[in-house]
Amino acid sequence: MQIPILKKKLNAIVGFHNLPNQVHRKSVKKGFQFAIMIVGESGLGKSTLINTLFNAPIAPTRDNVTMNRGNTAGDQDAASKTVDIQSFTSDIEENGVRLKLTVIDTPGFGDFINNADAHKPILKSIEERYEHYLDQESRVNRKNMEDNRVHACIYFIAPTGHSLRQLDVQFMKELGHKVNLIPVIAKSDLMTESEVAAFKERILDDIRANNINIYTPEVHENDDPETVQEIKEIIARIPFAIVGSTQTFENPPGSGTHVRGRRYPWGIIEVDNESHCDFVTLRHMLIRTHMEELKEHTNELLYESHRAVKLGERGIDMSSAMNPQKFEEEKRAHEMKMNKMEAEMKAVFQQKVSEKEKKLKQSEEELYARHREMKAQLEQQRLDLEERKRRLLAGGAAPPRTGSSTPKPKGLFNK
Ligand SMILES: Nc1nc2c(ncn2[C@@H]2O[C@H](COP(=O)(O)OP(=O)(O)O)[C@@H](O)[C@H]2O)c(=O)[nH]1
Ligand SMILES: [Mg+2]
Repeated sequence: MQIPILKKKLNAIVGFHNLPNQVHRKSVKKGFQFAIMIVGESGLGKSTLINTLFNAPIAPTRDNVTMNRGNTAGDQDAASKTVDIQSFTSDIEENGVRLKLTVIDTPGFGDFINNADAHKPILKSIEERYEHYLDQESRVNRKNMEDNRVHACIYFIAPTGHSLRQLDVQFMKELGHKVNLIPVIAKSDLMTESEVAAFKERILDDIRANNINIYTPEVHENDDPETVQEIKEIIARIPFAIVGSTQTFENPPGSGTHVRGRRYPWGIIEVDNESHCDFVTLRHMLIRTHMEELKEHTNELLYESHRAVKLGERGIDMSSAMNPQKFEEEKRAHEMKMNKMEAEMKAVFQQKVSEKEKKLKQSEEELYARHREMKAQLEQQRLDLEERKRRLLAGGAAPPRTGSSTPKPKGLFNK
């Protein structure tokens, strides 16, 4: 997916300076992120609407490819066709309020051979954006989360005047559960006012009959009468009949006033004139009055149900990873590891004990040896003493002591 980022100051006031009134002021500092996806048959003016919203030639259309590149007819057709899902992001600032506005252009499904499959890449892209957000939510650090989810999906209905086609019914049904679906009548300048009114009725009948879930602004209890009136007027214009153009004309001629619109032999249809088409109402709802509600609705209802399903699936995955056989295997492996550790610890303990025992035995032996030695010495001393005693007794007198001065007793035999 190619994401060119455009930084620019808008020439005209778009209306998002009113955003701080919708939400708390703290978020003003952080800036706002909003993504609009444009879906519908090829050639209905989807890329033109993007350029009309931004008031700049951002998305290649049949017209601006011719103007900018001067291609031949064949090249022009190839270059203007949106073959991939392309997103255009613009960092815009109005009265100090920053908005990162992303518009996602999708390939028109009239271009495919099998149109039944054409919606698949679009639904996939919506899901991937939810998945990306879910992944961010699962991260440890959830600061600076990027919100690339589709907050509004503008669905282009061809200005046929008939009822909704089967292809539209199917696709709108699927989209209605995933995104804030906003149906619009493309190129409403090709129909008369009464034709548009009748077509709107028929579309709404089809939407009701087929249980298609479309986004409808809510009236809240605490809304002031002015707001309630505004919301009612928006609802009355659904599906929005739009006209896209970035071309300007002097209207009325010679007045010096330039308007965006499409010129016909009988006059000019103005894009920014609420009595000519519903473009301004749509833009106001998207950006000025209901951006926050669209975001809330996306986060609290649409994303939430996606999230519940996905977390459920992830839960099932986890329990299947813990299947009984695998669990048993892991348990056995763990037990073996524990047993091995225990054996090792026992061996070490045993070794330490036997070392200690050896040391003790050694010192015991030493003690015994010393004891024996001392005993032997004492025995020797005793024997010596015994010997002396015996000699003394045998001699009748004590054996002469060296240095003894005892005089010999005088008697008959020694003179
Ligand atoms: N009459 C009319 N023509 C339009 C309108 N918007 C776009 N076109 C023309 O329709 C052709 C296809 O437009 P483009 O934006 O490329 O259609 P996409 O294929 O849906 O992206 C171009 O020639 C546009 O000038 C519109 O509101 N009214
Ligand atoms: Mg296109």
